[in-house]
Amino acid sequence: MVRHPDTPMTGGPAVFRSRLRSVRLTALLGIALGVTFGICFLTGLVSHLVQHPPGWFRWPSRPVGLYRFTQGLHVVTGLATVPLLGAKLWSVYPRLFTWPPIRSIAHAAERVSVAVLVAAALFQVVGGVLNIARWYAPMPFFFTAGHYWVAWLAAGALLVHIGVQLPVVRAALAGPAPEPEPDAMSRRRLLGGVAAAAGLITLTTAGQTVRPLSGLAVLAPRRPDIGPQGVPVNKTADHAGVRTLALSPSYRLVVTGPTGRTTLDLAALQNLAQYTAELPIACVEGWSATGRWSGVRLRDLVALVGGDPERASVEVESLEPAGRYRASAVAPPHVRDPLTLVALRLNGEPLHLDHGYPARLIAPNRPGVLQTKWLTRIAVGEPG
Ligand SMILES: Nc1nc2c(c(=O)[nH]1)N[C@H]1C(S)=C(S)[C@@H](COP(=O)(O)O)O[C@H]1N2
Ligand SMILES: [Mo]
Repeated sequence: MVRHPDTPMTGGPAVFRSRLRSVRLTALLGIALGVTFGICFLTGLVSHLVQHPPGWFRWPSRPVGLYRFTQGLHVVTGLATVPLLGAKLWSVYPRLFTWPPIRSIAHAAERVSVAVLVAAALFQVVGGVLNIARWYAPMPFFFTAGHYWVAWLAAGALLVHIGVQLPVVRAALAGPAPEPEPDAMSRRRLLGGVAAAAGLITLTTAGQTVRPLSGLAVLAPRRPDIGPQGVPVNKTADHAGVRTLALSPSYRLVVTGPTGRTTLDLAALQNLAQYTAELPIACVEGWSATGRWSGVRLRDLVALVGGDPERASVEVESLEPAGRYRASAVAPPHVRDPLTLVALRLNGEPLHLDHGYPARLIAPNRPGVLQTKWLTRIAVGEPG
């Protein structure tokens, strides 16, 4: 049996002598974690770029459900990481107590990189779970920014770790399967248990975005079918402080552009050509739900104030007086897409107040945070 050189074979506390631990077990868990972490990192990076696009970044408006898929995958792989990371830490924690604690500069550097990796991985997984549970109290910082920067820290530490451990993993997995040993069965059972736990978590949470699994989504923070008009609500009108303004007869949507400005009340919006699009709300938290939205094409409003519907970019603004998601930018691919609507109706009814009444943005392949509700201003920019 291969044991890691650091694992105390004798003299250590009896609790460390579980014969379930082996380098092979740790290596297999490490490979599984590398896969879930890698997918989670890349899909997270996509989500960050879509929300904070640098100049070189172009995000298309099709396929309609691409972001729904990448962000669903981000949350699913992040959740599957929980049991894998737990088992992996259990399989190696005796090494924390190796003696002497530092053997060489290289050994010290490796231990520091592992410490960074463990801390960063726990921060990501715990923070991510708290975020989808919408429990922000334990996180006295802006979650999204912390989650993004620590992801890079974790990815860097992981690369170092893989570089250092690759030969060990190769040796542990090379050649024929290890000799059957007295406890081989129970070790296989342990791996099976970890895989089953990861599978169960996936199965009971993926329903928040994979509609056919919604009946099984008992562990998901959201169900895609519970909420007014059959769609979940992220922030309510009362929470956003917009109830009075949104219900007021003096509500207006102001559209400004190269040739001037137009002020539209709800009746005027309803008198423009109406279109219907079936589009998902795909929240960064990993839940998503499809709705049938009707309203005015954004490109038609752009044309109304002299903008070029093919090339313009747009800034939309909410009645919400403050808050991170009160405004958003719409880039040309989404402005020109005929499916991008200023929606007035959802699933055959006037928009529910909590879904953005009187008017909200809904665009294909766009994160939920950018589907601005309670619109009051649309500013059409010159083509850049
Ligand atoms: N003005 C405003 N619009 C907003 C938000 C907000 O907080 N304020 N939240 C966004 C988020 S995070 C999501 S996921 C969607 C959810 O839309 P829904 O509540 O209609 O499902 O609205 C988006 N639009
Ligand atoms: Mo969201």
